Amino acid sequence: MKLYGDPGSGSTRRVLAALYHIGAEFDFELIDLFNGDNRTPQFLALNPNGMIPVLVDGDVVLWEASAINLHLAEKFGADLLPSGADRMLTLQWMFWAGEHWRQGPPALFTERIVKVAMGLPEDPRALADADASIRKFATTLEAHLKDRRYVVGDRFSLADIDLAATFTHLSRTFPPYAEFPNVMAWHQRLLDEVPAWARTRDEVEQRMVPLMAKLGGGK
Ligand SMILES: N[C@@H](CCC(=O)N[C@@H](CS)C(=O)NCC(=O)O)C(=O)O
Repeated sequence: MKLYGDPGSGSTRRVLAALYHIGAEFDFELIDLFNGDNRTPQFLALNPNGMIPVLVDGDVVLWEASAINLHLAEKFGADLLPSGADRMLTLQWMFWAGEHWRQGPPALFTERIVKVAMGLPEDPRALADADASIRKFATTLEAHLKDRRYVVGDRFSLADIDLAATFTHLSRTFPPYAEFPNVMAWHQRLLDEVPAWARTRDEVEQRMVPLMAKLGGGK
């Protein structure tokens, strides 16, 4: 089994967190987006979108981190995908994460990291739209997490992974999460209680800190 990605990518991180949590063995190939590795004919044959992550598991070639994680959870019988009604709630939050929750943060990444690195000015309108989207959906998550330790049931699941991924570049992109104390407390709980989540946070920083120094992006 081989994962193609970049430890600094929030989408790759979702799969790495699942793999570490499961304890699965895998090979890893770095696809450096800043080097154009995602645009080679070989990589485009795996994912015509030119995006990471991609998992190759025998004859199975999968892109989209959520699909990869569902494959891993089923293959290894992992506790990351609950059974019964909680299974559908897990999928509900995973779909919500992709459709709504993760819409704003990539725009902040573009404005505050990519454009700065390219020497382009920030677009205040794009930043305001991203913040408005984040606040709108964080209000939903904030209420949901009021009396809960994890997003679904009483343990870490793929829903937590898909939602918490937006914290990956918190110190570089500044989403307005501090206004949502239950969301902040939940994310801290993941770091404190889920070794795989803390490990991927450390790997993100090891990758991003020198990269930012080189590219000049982030603040
Ligand atoms: N919906 C995809 C998103 C993947 C994605 O946005 N990957 C980014 C890195 S985090 C990427 O490969 N960007 C390169 C590009 O857009 O050209 C998933 O969940 O896997």
